[in-house]
Amino acid sequence: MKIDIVTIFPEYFTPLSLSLLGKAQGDGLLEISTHNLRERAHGVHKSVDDTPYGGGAGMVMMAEPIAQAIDPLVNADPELVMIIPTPSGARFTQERAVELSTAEHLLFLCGRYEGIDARVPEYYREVAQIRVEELSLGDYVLAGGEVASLAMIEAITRLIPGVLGNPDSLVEESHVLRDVSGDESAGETLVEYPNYTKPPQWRGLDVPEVLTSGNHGAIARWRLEQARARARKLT
Ligand code: JFT
Repeated sequence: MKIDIVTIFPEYFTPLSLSLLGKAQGDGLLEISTHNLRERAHGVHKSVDDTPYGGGAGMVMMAEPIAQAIDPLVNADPELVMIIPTPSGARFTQERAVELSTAEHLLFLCGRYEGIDARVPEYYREVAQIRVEELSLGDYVLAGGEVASLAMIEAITRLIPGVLGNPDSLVEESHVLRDVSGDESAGETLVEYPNYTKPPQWRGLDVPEVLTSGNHGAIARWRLEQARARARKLT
């Protein structure tokens, strides 16, 4: 998978070369490039923002510096999927992550200030005929698109075969137990069961006996019961 990131703060994305994703890039499974929007801006101040038409507080990201950064990427690959984090977008869910994990090429456009000139998504969707997804990480307010992009990139790329160490842990994890065919829990939304590791007794707290019983059927039933109880508590 190729990932391009357009931002005025490329430093936000340095953690992507750490651990899992750093190795995936070394292995050629993933190629991540950041593009500094500021370098595309003109004038002595290299402005990327201006005051909003209609008035109001704050500044808005101008369309043209963004287009200068994006056009070469879109022209090189008209099949790329553009993702624009925005507080007014559709919710980014695990289902979205799964669907986007099979894309060949993603472009994340990160804005700041009060947001991006609305003609940017309109132009790339309607005129350039690119798939544009405006997505929100969740119902809380961030200062810009960078942290949202970072979270989405991690959620998406860990699903690429070979990026995660152990593919078995994918079917077991929270929010993904749904629709596992042949599983007793198929169709249910569950959350992760509690995990324990050594030592068996820690500060007076014991590991549940069933987990050390060696009875795999009993362990599976106990975990499903725990996951259901946790799911009930959430709703
Ligand atoms: C916030 C954001 C997401 C997501 C993109 C851009 C500017 C600041 C802002 C804050 C409140 C209202 C603009 C962004 C997000 C989220 C994404 C931008 N801001 N208007 N905040 N919270 N869950 N995704 Cl561009």
